[in-house]
Amino acid sequence: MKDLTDSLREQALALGADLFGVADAKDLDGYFTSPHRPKDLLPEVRSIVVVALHIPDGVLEAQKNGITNYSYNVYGYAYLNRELDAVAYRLTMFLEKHGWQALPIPARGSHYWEPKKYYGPLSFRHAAVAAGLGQFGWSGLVLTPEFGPRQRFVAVLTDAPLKASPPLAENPCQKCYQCIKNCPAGAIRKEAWQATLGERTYTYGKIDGDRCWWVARGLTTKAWPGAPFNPSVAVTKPGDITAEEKFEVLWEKRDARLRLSEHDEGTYGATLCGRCMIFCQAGHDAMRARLARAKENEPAD
Ligand code: B12
Ligand code: SF4
Ligand code: SF4
Repeated sequence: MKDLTDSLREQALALGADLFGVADAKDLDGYFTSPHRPKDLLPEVRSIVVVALHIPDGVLEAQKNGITNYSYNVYGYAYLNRELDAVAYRLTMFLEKHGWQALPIPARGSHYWEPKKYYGPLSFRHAAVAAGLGQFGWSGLVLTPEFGPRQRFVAVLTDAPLKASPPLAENPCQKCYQCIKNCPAGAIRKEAWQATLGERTYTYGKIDGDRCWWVARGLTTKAWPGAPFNPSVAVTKPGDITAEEKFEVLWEKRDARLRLSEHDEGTYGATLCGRCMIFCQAGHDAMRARLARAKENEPAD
């Protein structure tokens, strides 16, 4: 007989999820401090359901080739977040119908009351690693064997005692440091950060969030030189960015074309860069292997 975890996986895949895993909530409770632990969000939490959707390779390749970033803005960020939220909502309903509590965490960003800068309510990357879907690349992004860094995640906390997935044995990161070489902000450090989740300790590069945010929100001309979508105004970055300064730079100082085109379903969000994802060697290799496998499996004409 199918158990609840298998039924939930089946549901997730039927809803279009590309990857599905379950983390033991204790693994994240032990690493984070209040209020970023799963138990701060759902006191009775036992399991974290993590789902990923693949970012179409074509949208990343078009951005890499300097053609367009509009497709990444939508199919790599805005629309993909909606789609992830829809899957999380359906899985939440499924768990509720089986008598369990469930709290879906939205796919997008952090919120204004979060005390620590650049901390979401729950770190999906850590949840995805604890759920065995991937491991941290040096860029801090989670790399999976299927897609390298080319996916976004969402999570549902639940008090259901689901079966946790085993950790991924091999790290797909090749330590090629293309992420560092291609970061226009110098945001990815050579200096290591360590995260212990359950029995395992993972190492990846320290990320300077302010530096990344500046590029990702289109405040510099360094992101995609020569591309038609490269911002044409370089704004001077203050030492420490306050909320008031963020408002001022985004709405008063940025390239006027960006300010005019910015709306929730378009350029809003951290999608003007993404070079650490786009140039990641593990992502390229995963794409080539996947396309070759898919062609081999095509029936002959
Ligand atoms: C806040 C946030 C950001 C911030 C901060 C990023 C960060 N590394 O923490 C900014 C705006 C910079 C950002 C950028 C991007 N993001 Co973002 N982001 C998030 C968000 C909302 C929360 C992440 C979080 O809680 N981080 C905080 C803690 C938990 O991270 P940490 O690794 O333990 O701590 C780091 C810092 O504390 C720092 N640090 C600590 N002490 C010190 C001291 C010093 C001196 C320094 C320098 C640093 C430092 O170094 C640690 C290691 O990196 C998540 C969604 C979510 N809810 O998880 C998406 C998420 C991580 N983002 C994502 C993506 C795709 C991106 C971008 C590619 C977007 C883009 N531009 O196109 C870039 C990639 C930048 C990068 N290499 O990490 C995806 C990642 C998917 C994947 N495959 O792994 C997520 C999971 C969203 C999703 N729904 O899938 N993001
Ligand atoms: S998104 Fe761009 S600026 Fe941010 S860390 Fe990646 S390469 Fe650097
Ligand atoms: S670019 Fe290279 S070093 Fe960086 S995360 Fe990808 S595989 Fe690892």
